[in-house]
Amino acid sequence: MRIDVVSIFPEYLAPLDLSLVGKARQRGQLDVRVHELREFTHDVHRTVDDTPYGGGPGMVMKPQPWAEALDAVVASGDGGVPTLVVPTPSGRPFTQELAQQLAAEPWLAFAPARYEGIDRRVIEDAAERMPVIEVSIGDYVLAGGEVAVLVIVEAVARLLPGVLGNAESHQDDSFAPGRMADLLEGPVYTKPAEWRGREVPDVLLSGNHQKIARWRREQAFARTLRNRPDLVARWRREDMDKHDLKA
Ligand code: 6GU
Repeated sequence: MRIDVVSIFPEYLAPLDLSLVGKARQRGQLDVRVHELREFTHDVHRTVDDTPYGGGPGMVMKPQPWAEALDAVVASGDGGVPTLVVPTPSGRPFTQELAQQLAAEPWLAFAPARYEGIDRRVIEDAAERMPVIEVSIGDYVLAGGEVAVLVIVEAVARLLPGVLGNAESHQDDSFAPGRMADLLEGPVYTKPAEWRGREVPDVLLSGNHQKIARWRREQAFARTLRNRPDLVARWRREDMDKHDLKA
């Protein structure tokens, strides 16, 4: 997969060199290219923002640098176009399902904004040439979209074939669609069996895999009831029966 990111703070994307995403890049599974928006300005001050029409607080990102940056990204491809992801608190919610959809794309471009956002015409103009999706990572406001890019890229990258060591390790993630949908993962333990007077639950040492599976489901249900009652509201009777559990 290829990923382009255009930002006025390319340094903010430095974590993409690290850990899972960094390793995927080293292995050639991910081609990440970060571009500096100011390179696409033409004035001495390298201006990327201006005051909003209609008044109001803050500044709006000017259309010209964004348009030229996105044109350059498209021109650097092999004739195809990327899916443009625009992080914004007014976007549609980023979910595991959306991460899976994005992971199926060959090429993503990200346009994280600072200030009050990007001139609307940039999004409309881009949408005439490529798929555009505006995405929010949660109900809070960040100072800019760069951190949202890090979140989205990490969630997508770990779904790419061969990126996670164990191909099955995201099968029962919290929120993964399918068998364990709408259920949070329960607690996990490692050695030692006793630590600061606290013991690992006996059942996990029992070697009885059926009992262990059932205990884990119960823990997952209890945790979901406590932390995410909104998910419980989506539980279906058939799934409860399948898991042999009672709400
Ligand atoms: Cl994608 N961007 C910004 N600036 N704030 C956010 C967000 C995105 N998602 C939630 N808050």
